[in-house]
Amino acid sequence: MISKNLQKELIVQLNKEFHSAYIYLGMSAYCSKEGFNGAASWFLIQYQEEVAHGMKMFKYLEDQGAEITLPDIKSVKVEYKSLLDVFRKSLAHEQFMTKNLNNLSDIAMKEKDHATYNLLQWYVTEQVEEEATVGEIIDHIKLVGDNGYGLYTIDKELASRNFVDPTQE
Ligand code: OFO
Repeated sequence: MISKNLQKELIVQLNKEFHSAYIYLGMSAYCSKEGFNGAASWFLIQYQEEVAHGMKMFKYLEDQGAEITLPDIKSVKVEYKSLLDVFRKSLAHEQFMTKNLNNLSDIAMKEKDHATYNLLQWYVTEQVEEEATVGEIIDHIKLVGDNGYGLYTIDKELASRNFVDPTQE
């Protein structure tokens, strides 16, 4: 049985997952406007992944018989300075999410809620992969700098990403 406190905390996190999806939709819109169609598609997949993260938490709360509330999702910006800027902001956001998930894990551990702790470990592990992937893309963009052909090549590579539901892997 999940405590009222953890229910409340998970609903906050659920909202953050959907807010993340929204942030990535904004990033996709920016990339598309700038002609980076591969990056736009990459961020759309990132959007789908975050929705999947949110749905996994939603399902868990339902399974635990939690009283679900769905607060407003904050608006997001769609303006960035460059392709490098948008990926840097994406990494900073993922690092923020990791911090939140680690804090939540601490709470679950303190409450000796093994089921919730176990759920959260799935997210924590997922974050390692997400941060590494974005970090690698940032390194590639930094390598090419302002070189148009380099950016074009990176954008083409980003276009090859396909959506695989991370909760089903
Ligand atoms: Fe990548 O943020 Fe969800 O968990």
